[in-house]
Amino acid sequence: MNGSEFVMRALAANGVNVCFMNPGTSEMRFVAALDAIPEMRAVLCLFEGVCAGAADGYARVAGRSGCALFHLGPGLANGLANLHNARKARSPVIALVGEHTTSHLKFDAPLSADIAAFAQTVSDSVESVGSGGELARAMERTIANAGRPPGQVAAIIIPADISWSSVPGEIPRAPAVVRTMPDDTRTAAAADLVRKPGAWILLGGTALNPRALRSAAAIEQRTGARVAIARNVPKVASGRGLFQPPQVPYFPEKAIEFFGSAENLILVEAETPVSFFGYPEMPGCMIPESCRTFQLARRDEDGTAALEALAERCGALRSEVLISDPAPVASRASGMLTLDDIGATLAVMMPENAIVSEEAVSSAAVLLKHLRSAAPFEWMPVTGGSIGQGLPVAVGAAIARPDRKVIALEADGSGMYTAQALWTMARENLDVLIIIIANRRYAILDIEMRRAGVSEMGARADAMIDISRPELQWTAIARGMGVDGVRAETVEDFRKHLCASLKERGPKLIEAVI
Ligand SMILES: Cc1ncc(C[n+]2csc(CCOP(=O)(O)OP(=O)(O)O)c2C)c(N)n1
Repeated sequence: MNGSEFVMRALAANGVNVCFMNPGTSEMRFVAALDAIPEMRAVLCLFEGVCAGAADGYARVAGRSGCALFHLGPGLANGLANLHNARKARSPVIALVGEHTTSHLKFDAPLSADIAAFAQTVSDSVESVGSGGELARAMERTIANAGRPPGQVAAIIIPADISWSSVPGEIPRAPAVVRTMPDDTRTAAAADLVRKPGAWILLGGTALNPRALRSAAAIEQRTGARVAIARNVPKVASGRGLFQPPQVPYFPEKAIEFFGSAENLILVEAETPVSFFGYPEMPGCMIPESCRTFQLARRDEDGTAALEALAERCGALRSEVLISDPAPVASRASGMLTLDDIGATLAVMMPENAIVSEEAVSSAAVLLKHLRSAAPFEWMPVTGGSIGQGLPVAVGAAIARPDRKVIALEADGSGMYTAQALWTMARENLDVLIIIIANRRYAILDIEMRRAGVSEMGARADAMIDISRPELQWTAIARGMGVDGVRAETVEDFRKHLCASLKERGPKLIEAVI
């Protein structure tokens, strides 16, 4: 077996049977190997940022490792921003990177680059395979590293000559490592803390599933401790019937106010909350200086089981949990479309079990407020602050769960970073509804400008935030990549298009102009 076939068979044997690819000359043998390995599904993406984000979305939804294949250093470099987001999400992602043949490395040929240096910026583990004899063990370590809780980007760099030469060794089976449960002493200590005034519980990582949320609700209702969701979490179960604690606000003033009463913060697969950016005269840490933190479950531990154990200790596990669902806000019957109309209409129409890839940026808060009354869904926000994640993550999610509707809530500026994802959605006929929030600006930067004390922007500064000239034609962009696109400027249009698209399967884009 040659090296590339070995790699593909090793991945498939370990349950990694989807690979998002953008290959080049040095990866030709990987492409050729696909014909012999039907159990490996290869998905072509037209930009590496899409491969990386799709592998992340796949991992978050499938609950197992995603995989992406990149062409040498430059190909990997194009994928770095979304690998960065995957790293922050703690998604298990295997990055396969082709390298020049070992004998060619000395020439500093045009595509030569320090691949390991690029990979190290986003990966906790980087394997550079030096010979065919090293491949089996390197693959085993890579697969194991990616999947080891809490999950990581694990890169493996494979020279072309190793991919085409026969390699020794058995197909490895990487041992699955399960999350461990924090010991009793930690649960006991947390049980003391939650009963005290000023106790807060911050949920992150995988502890945002219905079981974890139910336990958190029971603890809150029994003890009075307050529960919050960390920012930049990979996936949250939301909607009617579920406990929907508030999320830590984005801007530091609000976040500091939010935690104002906190005396003890119990962290469940979460870290001490810090603001996204540093601002003059503003602390970076969002909890009061006097507030103590206590790690009930680390990012690599089982936060769900820890919450259950804590609920049990508080005598709350079997108690009834009261969930008061917010009443849906009726959307207006007609008029020019606003964010509230989009949110209210979506909240009523969104099908149960939808997966929402959300990159709505300045529109997120309003949309998510409405979606609190929607049928249960899973929400996946941007994790690492690097925009261009939403559409690729939707690709991966739709491949992981073809039985569920995926809805991408996408800001128009962010959507342009990785618009090529639309082509993969069309080619694979993925069941994704893309709603582009077309506000024609980098609107969040308007807010940041005001925060920077600039009350009146000059024309030159405004030109860096205004994206209306020329106006992006999202319906044409979509059609050009094989996705049916429609535009909605009124409430009536939006409702009509949403209703029609939710009845259909396959990719569809609505440009919602606000
Ligand atoms: C990779 C990357 N480049 C640039 C930025 C800086 N940035 C943050 S938000 C933003 C513009 C967002 O505009 P849009 O997606 O249209 O959303 P809106 O603010 O209008 O809601 C930019 C450029 C970033 N976060 N990540």
